[in-house]
Amino acid sequence: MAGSKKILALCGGVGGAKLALGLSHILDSDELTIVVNTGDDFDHLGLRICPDIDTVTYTLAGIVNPDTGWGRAEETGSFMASLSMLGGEDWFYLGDKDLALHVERTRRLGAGGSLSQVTTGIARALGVGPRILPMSDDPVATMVETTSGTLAFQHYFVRERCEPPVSGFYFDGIDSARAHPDLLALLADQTLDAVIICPSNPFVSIDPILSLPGVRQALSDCAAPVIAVSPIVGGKAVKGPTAKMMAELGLAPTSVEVLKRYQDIVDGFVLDQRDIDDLEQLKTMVTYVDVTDTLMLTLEHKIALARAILDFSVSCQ
Ligand code: FO1
Repeated sequence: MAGSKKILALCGGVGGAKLALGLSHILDSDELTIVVNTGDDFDHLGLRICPDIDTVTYTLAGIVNPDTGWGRAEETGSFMASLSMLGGEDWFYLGDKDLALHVERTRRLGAGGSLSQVTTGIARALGVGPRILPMSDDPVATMVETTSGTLAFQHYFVRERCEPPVSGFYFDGIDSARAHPDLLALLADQTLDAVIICPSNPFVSIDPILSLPGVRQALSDCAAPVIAVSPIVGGKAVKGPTAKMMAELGLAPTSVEVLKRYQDIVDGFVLDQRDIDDLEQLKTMVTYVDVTDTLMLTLEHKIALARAILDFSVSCQ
């Protein structure tokens, strides 16, 4: 692409990280900022765990576990095996290499570092170029309302394997949390070229970011085109519980329902070619629509999708 760019991506974990990786292969490091959901973060075994930040960091560092999309490649499980033997809490898997990151982050936070400073330090140590920015330095906890009661996000997602039917979500701490000032500054920056809402779960990955005070308004006032990429492919979610959640909330698992959540803030929408039947309806909802292959099975796919979105964003001006 000619000239220097300024691109902001909003994302959650695995799906968003894949697109962020594609973008990082096209853009220079200083052209890309990735704002990451922190509603999944929690305290566990005395450690501060930030799954989505770590998924994005490991993916961009080229050391993510390719089978799960989270955690580290070539991981070992001595800590977990020993913990299980002692009768400890072993429902949330922490590999040995991954554990070192949680220990070091917890130490740095305890020494007074903000989450964004600590995240930048760890990303730099792992050789990641683009800026990975937590949505906020203040704690926000995604809570899942289910037919078996309200569950903290990781209890719902990992311990209960997303089984209890969901009826709603809320974000503990959101009203007093401040969006990271650099996120608000970027959204107000007249030289910003595009905002990309990655194909992440709209309820538990993107909504926490949009629910921070001032963010939705800043997106709707933003001079740059805001493009959302549908996480639905062929009426299903590529990974994770998005489609299951939609069904339980009484919503059809379609790109149309995804766009309804973003309609007030986006200029453009990218849907998968397998959902072409939704195209006409989508065109009545948003000014610009692009149809492409959004399945990111290989690095080449990730780069191709990133390029398609960047090209599309230019035509959304
Ligand atoms: N996901 C699981 O399904 N099971 C796990 O035991 C698990 C552990 C884990 C540890 C560190 C980490 O960074 C992520 C981990 N995840 C695990 C993934 C994580 O729960 C989800 O990917 C996100 O929170 C949803 O975006």
